[in-house]
Amino acid sequence: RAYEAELRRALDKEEFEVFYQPQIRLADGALVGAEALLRWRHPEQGLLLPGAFMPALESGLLAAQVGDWILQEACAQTALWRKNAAPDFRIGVNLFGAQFRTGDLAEKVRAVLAKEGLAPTALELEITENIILRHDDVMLAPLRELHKEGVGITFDDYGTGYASLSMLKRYPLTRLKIDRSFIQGICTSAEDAAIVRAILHLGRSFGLAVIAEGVETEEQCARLRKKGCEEVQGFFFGKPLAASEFEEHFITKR
Ligand code: G
Ligand code: G
Ligand code: NA
Ligand code: MN
Repeated sequence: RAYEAELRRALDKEEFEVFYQPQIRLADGALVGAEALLRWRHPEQGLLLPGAFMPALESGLLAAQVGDWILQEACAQTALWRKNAAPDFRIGVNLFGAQFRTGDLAEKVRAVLAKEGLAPTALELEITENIILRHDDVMLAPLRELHKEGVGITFDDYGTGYASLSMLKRYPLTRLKIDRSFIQGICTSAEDAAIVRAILHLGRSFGLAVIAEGVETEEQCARLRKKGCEEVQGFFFGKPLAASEFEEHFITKR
């Protein structure tokens, strides 16, 4: 398990870093928040994307610790930005399945919010169907508690799984995030356009907000606005950036 040892070292030596990708309200183009995305500043290999190390991280014992670190780091940054310039800024944090296995996720989230003086509504936890499929038995209770207290729950990569519909009924949710594979074809494929329309309709019926990810063109934006999608995220507005760069482009220049 050489790689596991290297991941352990990366966590200890603070080689992991949180990047931030802007999330925009379509109605007026305002910044509403960001998604926190993990990066690894590898001493020899440079900046690594999750694709390079996420499988190893998730199959090992370290995912829960790294996930807790990301939550703490992203919330601390968010508290600063809210204090200084963006009082309503919201942060989306992706959870690992392993974080539900330790049995104290709700307590940990509450502790981080209290430490940073953050309102529960400043945080949205992003979950995927893949995580639910493997950890369903331990996810509902902490998510229900946190949701009741005001923490947002986003269903990420929505529409790509097999059981997305029944999970709408069972899980406490705030927002659906339309997977980027459907956004890619929204202007060119009648099927993708129909799927996006259906997800927006589902959102409305269930009283959930909807955000589209992977928005890369003005045309996709216009289409989403016309269909009534509230928020967007994607390279058209900004790629994931280091905190200092994100701050320069999206916080201080507002
Ligand atoms: O950052 P990038 O767009 O390359 O992310 C690729 C994938 O890695 C994303 O789909 C996301 O699910 C996962 N990922 C990125 N950052 C995090 C994180 O902080 N926590 C978890 N659990 N997954 C992440
Ligand atoms: O769903 P998940 O959390 O895995 O998605 C985050 C990933 O999507 C990150 O790896 C990010 O770099 C990537 N991403 C964000 N915006 C865009 C985009 O506009 N186009 C593409 N192709 N990927 C994007
Ligand atoms: Na996500
Ligand atoms: Mn996604």
